[in-house]
Amino acid sequence: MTGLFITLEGPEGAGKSTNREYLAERLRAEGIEVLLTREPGGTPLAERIREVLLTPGDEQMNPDTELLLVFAARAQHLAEVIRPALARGAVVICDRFTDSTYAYQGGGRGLSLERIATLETFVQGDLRPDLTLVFDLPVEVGMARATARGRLDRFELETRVFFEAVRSAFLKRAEADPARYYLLDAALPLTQVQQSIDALLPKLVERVRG
Ligand code: T5A
Repeated sequence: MTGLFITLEGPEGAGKSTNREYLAERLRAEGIEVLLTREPGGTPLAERIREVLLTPGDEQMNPDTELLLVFAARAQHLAEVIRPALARGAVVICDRFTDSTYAYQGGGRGLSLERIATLETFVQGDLRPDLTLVFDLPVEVGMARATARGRLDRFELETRVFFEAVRSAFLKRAEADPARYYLLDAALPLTQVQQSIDALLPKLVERVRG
């Protein structure tokens, strides 16, 4: 039995955390086993790597160090949590995954996409998400939401140019593969965003039940 791997992507403040709970509840109401997780993180060790990645510090992190840390956390997360859950047939909903690496380390930091693709295959083999929801919204709206929440993490301290590059990278990936990506307008009121998620449910449930 193989489960279904769903990832939620998009810039800061787009509503990924809010809507991952919503999607999980809707699937659980159908009697489906759902595992909710996030990246970077998802296991105690990977959460420690997350702390390193998100905490601002005096020493500037080299972009290659950042890239390798993201994939180190992912290797742990896949081995300990994601692959076992998929193997027992669960739906895994992961808040951010490798599309974030392409968007932040590729788009934002300007690292080579080929190098990211090499690490993706090294760490994941042929595992890719079955479905990726991309929550898109203008950079200023996302930043206003993130700022309203309080202290900013190391990424949230980045410039507007960085976040514009992140946003375009997500949009480019979504446009290139419409079969896998589902684009949502995350600037709309939450009830409307959730109506778009509801529209996906019948097909998702059908896919899980085979
Ligand atoms: N990263 C991650 C990399 O650089 N490379 C990688 O490979 C990976 C995996 C992780 C950071 O790590 C980087 C990217 C990130 O910078 P994070 O905390 O997991 O950080 O991600 P964030 O995007 O920073 O999380 P946020 O909590 O800021 O964003 P969410 O989860 O998208 O937004 P959410 O749901 O918390 O909502 C934010 C606020 O907006 C409100 C919510 O109530 C909340 O207050 N909101 C809405 N308000 C109005 N209308 C709507 N439609 C709303 N939806 C939500």
